Amino acid sequence: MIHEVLQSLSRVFASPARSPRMAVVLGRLLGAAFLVCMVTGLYSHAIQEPQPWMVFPTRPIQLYQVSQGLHITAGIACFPLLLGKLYAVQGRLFETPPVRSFPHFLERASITVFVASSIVQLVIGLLNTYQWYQLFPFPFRQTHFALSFVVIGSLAIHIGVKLPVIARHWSRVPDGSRPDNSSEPPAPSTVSVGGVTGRVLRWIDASPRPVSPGASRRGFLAAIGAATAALVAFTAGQSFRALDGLNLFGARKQGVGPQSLPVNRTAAAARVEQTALAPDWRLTVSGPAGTRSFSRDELAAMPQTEVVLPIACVEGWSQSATWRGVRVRELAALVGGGPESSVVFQSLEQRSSYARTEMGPEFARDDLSLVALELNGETLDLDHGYPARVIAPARPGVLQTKWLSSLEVSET
Ligand SMILES: Nc1nc2c(c(=O)[nH]1)N[C@H]1C(S)=C(S)[C@@H](COP(=O)(O)O)O[C@H]1N2
Ligand SMILES: [Mo]
Repeated sequence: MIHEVLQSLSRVFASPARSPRMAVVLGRLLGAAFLVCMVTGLYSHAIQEPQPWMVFPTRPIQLYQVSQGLHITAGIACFPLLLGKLYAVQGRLFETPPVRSFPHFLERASITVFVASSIVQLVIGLLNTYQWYQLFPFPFRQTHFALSFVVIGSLAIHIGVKLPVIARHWSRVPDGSRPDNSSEPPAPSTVSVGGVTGRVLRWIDASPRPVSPGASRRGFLAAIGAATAALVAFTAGQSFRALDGLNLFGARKQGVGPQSLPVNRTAAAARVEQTALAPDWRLTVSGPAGTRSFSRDELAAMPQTEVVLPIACVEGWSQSATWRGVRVRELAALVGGGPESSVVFQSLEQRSSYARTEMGPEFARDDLSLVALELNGETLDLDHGYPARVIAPARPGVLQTKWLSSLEVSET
């Protein structure tokens, strides 16, 4: 009975869109999107948790912005692609017998791990772009990073196992001329199933079929393609300025917030309102040649540099702005720093993983790396890091520390 129901189900789900060719076409797109996510994700992880030997490019200044924009956009595109792919292979879920051999068991186990881990990966990634990480009881970044190896590992096994099918259906071949494949399960035969279930199944199964399977297949692909393109077009504006007008669902809008720039964490949320506005605020700068401290007026009296740099949040939104302030390199030089110095920045904010940032020599000596005092022609808004904040090229937003209290210069 169970056997018959399964067979009937697989027949119900056998539509032209559910072909190996469709699975391969969608799988390729999905594979490409996963690859983009993996490469950009590893870069983002490395720059946030650098190993001592790592050196990062500081140009183009939009490097992190583009990389993270691609990460989030490709991740969003995975939703319709993955749903389409699952639809295309759905019949296999009910294939009989469920396990035919040990290799077949491995294949099914790896695909189960892959589907489950990639759904979790995509969902927590999306939730994170909306800052809904309070919803899950584990640290986002570490979990997302660890899970990526499960996703990529099980994907590699899946691709390896499916290589024959992938090769056979890689390019479009007229169905008649496709060589028979004995490793694929035979097409389910018509079966009679008794009882209510059977009648329901037969009723669904009897629904009219499209006359031309080719057209339906193309229609299905077009629908998935349109869904993907629409989703990308309506969210990518959070990362790519040209698409801002279309940004309907993206987590952030461009130009919204004090001084036309979005705020990620406000001064109130960071509990720095009092310390940041205190009249006796000073920036402590220490290094090989000793320690000095500067009031905001003293910093403003030093040579000022103006730069145009983006804030590129790991959560996907990014926006360019004009910043003015003192070069990190020039401040470091006052306490004995040189071109090989790295700098540790400390915020007034307490107990936050964003309160302390390390900057390697390649960024610390860069002409565009500033302790910024002004944003878009005005004194830095309190929510953007008044009295002083870090801004540097090709770095993620999380490392652009706001409400600075000190700089520690050390030789590496
Ligand atoms: N001290 C401190 N600095 C911080 C943060 C923070 O929470 N605390 N958030 C960071 C993040 S995640 C981003 S994206 C940028 C955003 O800067 P903005 O709020 O001025 O746009 O600030 C960064 N600097
Ligand atoms: Mo961020």
